[in-house]
Amino acid sequence: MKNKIFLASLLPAGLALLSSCGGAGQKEKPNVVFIISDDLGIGDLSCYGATKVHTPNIDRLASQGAQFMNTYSSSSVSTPSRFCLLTGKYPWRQDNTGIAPGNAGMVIDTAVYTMADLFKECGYATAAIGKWHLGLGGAEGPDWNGEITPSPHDIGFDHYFVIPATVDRVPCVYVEDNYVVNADASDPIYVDYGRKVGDWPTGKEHPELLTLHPSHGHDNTIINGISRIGYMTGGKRALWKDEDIADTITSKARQFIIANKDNPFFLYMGTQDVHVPRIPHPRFAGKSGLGARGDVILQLDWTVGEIMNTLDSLGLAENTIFVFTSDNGPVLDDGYRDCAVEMLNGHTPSGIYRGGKYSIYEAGTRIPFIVRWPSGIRAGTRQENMFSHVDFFPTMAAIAGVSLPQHAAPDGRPYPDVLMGKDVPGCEYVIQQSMYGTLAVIEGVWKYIEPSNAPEIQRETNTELGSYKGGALFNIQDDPGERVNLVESYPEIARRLAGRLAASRSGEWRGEYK
Ligand code: NG6
Ligand code: CA
Repeated sequence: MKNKIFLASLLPAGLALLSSCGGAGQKEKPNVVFIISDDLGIGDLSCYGATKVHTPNIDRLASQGAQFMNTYSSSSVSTPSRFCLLTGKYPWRQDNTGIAPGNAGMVIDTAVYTMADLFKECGYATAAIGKWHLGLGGAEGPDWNGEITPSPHDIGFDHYFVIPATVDRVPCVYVEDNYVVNADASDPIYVDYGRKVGDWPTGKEHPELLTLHPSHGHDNTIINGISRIGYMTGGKRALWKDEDIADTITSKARQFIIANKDNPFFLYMGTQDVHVPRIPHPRFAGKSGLGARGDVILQLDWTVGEIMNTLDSLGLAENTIFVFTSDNGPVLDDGYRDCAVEMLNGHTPSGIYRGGKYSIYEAGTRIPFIVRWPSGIRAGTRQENMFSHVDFFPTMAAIAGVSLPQHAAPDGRPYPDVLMGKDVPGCEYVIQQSMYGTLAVIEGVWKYIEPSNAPEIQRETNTELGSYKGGALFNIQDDPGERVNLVESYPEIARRLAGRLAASRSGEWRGEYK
């Protein structure tokens, strides 16, 4: 049994009126829609300065709420980033938080008190729709042909309809409320990440069968003409259609909102866009002029617009906290020959920042973050103060007027005024992690990257990772592109920040609220 939450008197004045769990009636509790896109860079949206691609719906969301300019995810890849968001715990505190294969067991222990648990205890209907990538089932992985348990149901989600891992990983099936959708007992599903199972062709053996070719990796079982990571066989009837994924998850999200229009709800929605393989629906194909990557940005923008329209049509927009963000930074060639590099046409997915997905440089974790809440946030706000995904869950608890159980969200701290777009000091420091486990800490204008023996460049994706054998120190206000390493010029600052990382690692120092 998870700990109960307790009423708190921590609420800043002004927020109390908006508080929900702590007293307001069911009707006044704000709904929460949290859309996390995949591999979308801070330079990929027109509201963040993109000029070669246009995202009118997301721009409108931003103009009606607060657009955050200095917000970070905790990792430059998906599984650890999502883990941190839902648990408020840095992923490097737990060793199973690397990029999860499609047959991984649940990454979040069911005993952990998650953000979904918080909303559930506050009387919300809760759902996870779309990309999951946090494992399913026990340690041995899910039983694709039976009941899948434990599952998101056991960490606070009443309902879920998910892509188990990523769209480039098998099994290419949806799982809904503990069962594979359209499962067929006469055609059982087998999945293996070590060796081939069954006789479905692989991209390596039969490149002539491919409609989209890999550039690196991604040469295992072919599903819908695209070879994936991992091997699978069976479940033919259950296979998703790549072109329809955006429509399918959008429709599932809409159904959830409509079914819960009269009670508070928390919708956690992970889009597969803009992760590889990038397969736009025909109505978006070729429309961006930037190739498939640009087309799926348009598709993503459509998805956000559909959710906005759904809220509008039900009269729910006013009292819904609508968050849009990304799990990590952008990448162009992430393993398929989809011409993302060739058709870039001057577009800059990383904006002015260095690196991208996988790296510890800014573009790896500095992500778009937009919050719209007409009843609580002034339209057209720009939040320049620092914020981080790790703080989102405790911040929502503060807005709900509750204090968390003792061990919940050990690394996050509540910043309700920052989330509301107010000009108050942002979080004191944030820690990020690269795919290679290198940590960095940002405090004020300073960013310290710990020493690392990881490669300097990930060759396949052509990403600068930000690895320095002697560590690095940047003044990211004067030098947001992280060009001038000041580690030797300001050794005392580097030492202080290294000490802060070490203390955080050992659990001794977690900021002023702990
Ligand atoms: C990498 C994959 C990449 C992507 C990534 C996870 C290869 C060669 N590359 O290992 O394509 O799937 O994992 O992306 O297999 S994430 O956004 O879900 O973290
Ligand atoms: Ca991602």
